[in-house]
Amino acid sequence: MTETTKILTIQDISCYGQCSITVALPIISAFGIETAVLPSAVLSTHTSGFSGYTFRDLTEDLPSIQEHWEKEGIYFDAIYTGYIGSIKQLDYIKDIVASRLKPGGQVFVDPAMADYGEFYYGFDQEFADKMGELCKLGDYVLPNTTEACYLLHKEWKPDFSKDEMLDIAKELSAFTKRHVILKGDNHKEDELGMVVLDKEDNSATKIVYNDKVNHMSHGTGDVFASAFVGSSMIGKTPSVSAKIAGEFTKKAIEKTIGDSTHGYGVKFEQVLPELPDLIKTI
Ligand code: PXL
Repeated sequence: MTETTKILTIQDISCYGQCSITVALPIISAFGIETAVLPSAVLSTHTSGFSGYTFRDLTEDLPSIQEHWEKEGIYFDAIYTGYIGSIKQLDYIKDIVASRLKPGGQVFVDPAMADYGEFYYGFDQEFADKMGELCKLGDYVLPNTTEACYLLHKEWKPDFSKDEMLDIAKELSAFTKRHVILKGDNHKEDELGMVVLDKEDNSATKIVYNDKVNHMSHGTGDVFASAFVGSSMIGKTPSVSAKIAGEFTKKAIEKTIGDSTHGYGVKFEQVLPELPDLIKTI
């Protein structure tokens, strides 16, 4: 990272609910990295756990924003994509990556579209197949097991074994330029694992574990991906970045447990002050 490192994140603004851009912007900024945003849609809340939310699709704003950035000569060292508002946006995003990423820049794709064996509202297999094409532009793809199964047309189950997780990560490496970070290795009682696979060096494949917290929260994938992107961009290896991001997310969930009024995202703000220590000690 240099003092001029700039990241663009493309995902929705959920006005309330602690996910997507409202999570990515503060977390990546806390790593000291300038973060620009391209909102894919504006929603009153995230879709899981709420009903009757508003949804303004910004698909047709993307080309004109790109055009303006072209005129201004604006480029990014990394592009990180999350929740995308429409299939058509996936094509626009491919153009944005092709035109706005600096040579040698990194692409992080979180195919945020499903969890716990089901698509989020509004997504389907056609979207997943198209998302697979975007994943192929990613230097890193960061799916949970549900998203991985939709990308691979595989049956999901809540408890893949360690070997099954490794096989899925290997199959997913066809969907990435380089790294697969597959979240949700659940087979250990007290620890949650993720497979960190480098397709150029299979011998470097690792399973990184963090203590498990038995609590379901929304937006934890976005907290994890944002901390992973920040760690990677300050020069940490994929497995160290996965450990830092896993630890950060776990702490944010722990801060949220016990607050019965907080059934949406996680209180990641309270963990931001601990980030410098996490970065130093892991
Ligand atoms: O955290 C994933 C996410 C992001 N954005 C929106 C969502 C969700 C998950 O439900 O609904 C709008």
